Amino acid sequence: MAGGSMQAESHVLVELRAATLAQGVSPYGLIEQAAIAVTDGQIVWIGLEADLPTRFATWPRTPLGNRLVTPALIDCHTHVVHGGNRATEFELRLKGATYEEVARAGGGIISTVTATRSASVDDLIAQALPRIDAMLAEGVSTLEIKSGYGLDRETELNMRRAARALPQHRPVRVVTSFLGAHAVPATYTTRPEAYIHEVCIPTLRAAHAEGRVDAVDGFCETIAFLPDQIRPLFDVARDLGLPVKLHAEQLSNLGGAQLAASYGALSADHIEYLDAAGVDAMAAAGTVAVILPGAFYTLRETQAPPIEALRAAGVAMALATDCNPGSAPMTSLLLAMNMGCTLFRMTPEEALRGVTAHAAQARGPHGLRQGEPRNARGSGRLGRRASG
Ligand code: DI6
Ligand code: FE
Repeated sequence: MAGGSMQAESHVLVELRAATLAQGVSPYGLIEQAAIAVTDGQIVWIGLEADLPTRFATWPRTPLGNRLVTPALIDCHTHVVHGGNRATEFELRLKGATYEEVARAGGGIISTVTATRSASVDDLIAQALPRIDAMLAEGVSTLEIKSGYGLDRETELNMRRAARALPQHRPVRVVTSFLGAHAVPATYTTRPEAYIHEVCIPTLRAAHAEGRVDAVDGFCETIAFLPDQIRPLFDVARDLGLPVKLHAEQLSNLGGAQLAASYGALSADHIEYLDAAGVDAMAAAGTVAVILPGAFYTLRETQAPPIEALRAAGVAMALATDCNPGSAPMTSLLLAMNMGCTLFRMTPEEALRGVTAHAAQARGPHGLRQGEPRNARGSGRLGRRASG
C-alpha cells in the first residue's frame, strides 16, 4: 500500500470469505466465495467472485486461501496515552481493597495523574507505542484516545498532543476525546464544581482552539462527578458543536446514561448499573452502549450490563478494551470480544459488529482522515491486515 507513485495500485482479492456486516443478510453479512476489488487501499467493489464485473478482469489477483476478511477493527474507548503503571494498586486490590477505596485514599486515577504530569509529550508517545503495537498486531486500524490524566491545562493538552502525534509513528488513525472531567484533582477535592468551571471548561476551549476535539467525555460517579456537575461541561460542548459521551453507571446508577442521551451522546460506556429508564433513553437518542468487559473483569465486578434489555430495545452495542493502567490494563480487543461473549453472553456476531460497525458509530464521524470519503458503514480503508 506504500509507494509514492501517482498510479493507483489496483488488485482483486479472491478466494476469501467476506464478513461485510450488512444487516439482515446472512449472519455477519457473510459472502462465501467472495471477491474484493481494491484500488489505492479503497474497496471499490465487493461481492460474489462469480459476479465480478468485467472491468476488473485485467486487475492482478491476490488469493487469500479462503481466509475470513472483516472490516479493520476499531477500539472506540481507550486511555492508551498515560504515564506510569499501577502495579501496586493491583496488589492492594488483590488483598481486598476496592477500586473506590484505592481512589479515595489518593491512589487510582490520581496516582496516574501524578505520573502523567511528570512525563513530556515525547515520554507519553514512547510509553504509548508498545501498547499501540499490540493493538495493531490484532488488526486494529483506529483508536479513540481520551485525555483525563492531566486534570490541569498543560497536561491535558500534552496528552492530546501525544495522542494526535501517534499516526506519525504508526499506521493508525486516532480520534481524541477530551476527558477533563475524569477525576477531581487534589487541589479541588471539596470543590468539584469550581474545578469544572475554573479548569475543565477553559481547558476544553483551549483544546478546541488548538485543533479538532472529536468528543467530550466525563466520568459520572460518586468518586468523580455527579450529573449536575457534568451538565455545564456538556452545555459548553453543545455550544462548540462537539458530540459528547460518558463513563456512566460503572459502579452505581446515577442516571448518567440518561443525562448523556439527553445531549444526543455518541455513547454511554460501561453501564453495568444501567436501569430500564436508561436503556429507553439510549434507544430513543441512538446512543451506543460501549461494553467494557476488561474493567468488569479486573474490578471483580459481579453486576453485568443489561445486555438482553439493550438488545431488546435495539440499542447498538460496541465493545472496547478501555485500555488503562487501573481498571483495564489490557490492549487486546480480541480478548475484549471473547469476554463480551463469555462474561456477558453477547453473540459472536454482536462482538464482531461491536468492534467494527457499532464501534464506528460510537467513535463518531471523525474517524476518517481529512478529505477521505465516508462510506455507508464507516469502515473506510481496508486494513493492512485484511484477514481476521
Ligand atoms: N472508568 C474506567 O474504567 C477508567 N476511567 C473511568 O472513568 C479507569 C481509569 C483508571 O482507573 O485509571
Ligand atoms: Fe474508560
